[in-house]
Amino acid sequence: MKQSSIKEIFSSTYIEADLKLIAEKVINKERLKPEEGVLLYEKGDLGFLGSLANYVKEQKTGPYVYFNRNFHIEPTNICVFDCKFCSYSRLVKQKDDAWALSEEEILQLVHNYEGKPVTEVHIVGGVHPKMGLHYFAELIRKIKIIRPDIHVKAFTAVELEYMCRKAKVSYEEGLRILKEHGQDSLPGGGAEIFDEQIRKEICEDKCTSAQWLEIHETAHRLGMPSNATMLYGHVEKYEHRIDHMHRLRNLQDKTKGFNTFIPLKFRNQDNQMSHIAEVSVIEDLKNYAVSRIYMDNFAHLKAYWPMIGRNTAQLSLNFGVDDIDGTIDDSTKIYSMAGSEEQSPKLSTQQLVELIKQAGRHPIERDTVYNTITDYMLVDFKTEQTLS
Ligand code: V47
Ligand code: SF4
Repeated sequence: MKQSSIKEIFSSTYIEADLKLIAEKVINKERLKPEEGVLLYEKGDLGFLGSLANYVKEQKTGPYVYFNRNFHIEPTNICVFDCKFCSYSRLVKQKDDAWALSEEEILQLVHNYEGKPVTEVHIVGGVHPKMGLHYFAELIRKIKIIRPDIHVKAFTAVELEYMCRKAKVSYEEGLRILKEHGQDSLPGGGAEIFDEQIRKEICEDKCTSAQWLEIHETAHRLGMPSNATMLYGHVEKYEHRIDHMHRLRNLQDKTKGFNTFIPLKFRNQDNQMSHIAEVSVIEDLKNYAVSRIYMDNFAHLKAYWPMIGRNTAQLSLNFGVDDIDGTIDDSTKIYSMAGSEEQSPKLSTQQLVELIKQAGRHPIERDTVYNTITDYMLVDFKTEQTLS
């Protein structure tokens, strides 16, 4: 949309003056202040936020919506930490649904994907007291022997903080070892909400916000990109979400190492925060929109469909989202155990492509760092031919 017509939309008399000023700033590519971010949440209605977020998205990535072909390895759900929102972790020998895969079992999972066109393996799990830095470094080396071409996106800052502490190495040394063994990037988990008071309420015993940010900064310095998540819709307030995004925006200014911002909706099944009601789909869409508008230096915004559900993920494509993660099969349990409607998350490439096209967007299969692998506007599924 041309700047003049978008300006006309946002100068409508039905929009309050302070929101008009924010829209004007966004169109002029001026950075929003934290209080303006909070105001968007408090006063912006869904139509206004969607239009503005859409405008920002299209300025950044045009009509494209990205996905990748990946699979997940969750080595264990045994965890030394006790996050109140977690439905997935088990204490050592706590319940019969605790698992810890052997190295052989993990490598077998990699073998299972031989010949399949996956480009990424995402390794994340509980923080097991006995699976340490050197064990995981060797594991990654062995994965790369089986699949030299695969991108290994592994270990949240929470897992890395524990591994480095146990191995008595600095974050830099630990990450260097993992990189030398084949780890390519970091996923965005473990960030939750950076506000120290909220963090104390929901995940007191794991890595601090400062440690999370330091680990990602170190990874970026070593040439390992990463993602960043935000767990929302529990006890936090809008100002905490904006504070979280603000800290990430500041680090991104410094390192430019983040690929994607991924808001994660709190799901309330079977965890210590089950008494907290989940937020509405309207709130999910508002949150995507405000994230897109506020995080001006993040190239991409991801809706993780196995968690949010495919229908909301599809809607989010008109609220600033340009990425819906991957065509994973049911190799992740984090969300099904927390109550996601996607109990066995599986979408074929064709289904994912259709979902994106139905939203009026242009589907692109990407690699982890957003290089185009296939332009699906050019693929005819009936003949499996690429149109030229
Ligand atoms: O850090 C745990 C979240 C995260 C619940 O980088 C919950 O591409 C909602 O970070 N309700 C781990 N969320 C998963 C993660 C991730 C997922 C997909 C892609 C990427 C990426 C990263 O899962 C945890 C925590 O914030 N989580 N329990 C719950 N009940
Ligand atoms: Fe452990 Fe991660 Fe669950 Fe926290 S969210 S208890 S660190 S598995």
